[in-house]
Amino acid sequence: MEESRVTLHGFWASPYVCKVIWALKLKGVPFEYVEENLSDKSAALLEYNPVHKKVPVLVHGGKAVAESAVILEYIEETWPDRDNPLLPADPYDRALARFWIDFGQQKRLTFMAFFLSAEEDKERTGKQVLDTLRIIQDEALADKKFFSGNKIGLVDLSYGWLVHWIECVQDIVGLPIMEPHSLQKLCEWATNFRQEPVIKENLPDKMEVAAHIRRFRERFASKTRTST
Ligand SMILES: N[C@@H](CCC(=O)N[C@@H](CS)C(=O)NCC(=O)O)C(=O)O
Repeated sequence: MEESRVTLHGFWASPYVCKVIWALKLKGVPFEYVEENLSDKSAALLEYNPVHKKVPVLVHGGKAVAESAVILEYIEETWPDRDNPLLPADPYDRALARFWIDFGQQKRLTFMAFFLSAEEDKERTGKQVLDTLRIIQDEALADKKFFSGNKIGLVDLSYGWLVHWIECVQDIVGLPIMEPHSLQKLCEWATNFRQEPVIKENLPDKMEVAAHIRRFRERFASKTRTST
């Protein structure tokens, strides 16, 4: 096994996978990409991630790292690249960055509840999403261009699903939330983020993401109907 060989097992529509691709590209780390069929996972994926059996999995010199947040930290530590650090140098600022990455992960179910909400629940779950996004905007982003300042960092990559994915979700659920009139700074951040060449060149097609998300939601709804 070549010591430095890097392989990423992923799935094209996954925001967890995209953030790893963005980090590797921002660092200029060459890698091989293996697209997984999530309904028929490869033996390699099951061997590399026997606990969660999910993508992304990064394999570096034959050793596997799973969980996107862990992978991003691994990338930063393995290729610290002074020109393009993805975490701040100051330990306190690093702690703050990790706090906001963790906050987004803790709120995952809030966003999932909105995404999967039935018609009668969408206002309630949508309000919870709006309140969460306001906290992210006011406390984490504040007046900065990116979460980490003038350059994209790990916090920006972690919230990258606010570009595309949340827009598709709110269209499908039928309740706009991330809108310039309610979340102006966060919308400006999304525009800046999307315009960065590495992000722009490595975003999946929005219409295809929307179609994928719609199918996922319909499958969930029909499973719920048959189990009740
Ligand atoms: N906590 C994980 C979540 C990854 C995840 O949910 N991956 C999905 C694709 S978006 C997956 O592999 N799903 C396959 C399955 O659940 O069987 C991370 O951050 O990496």
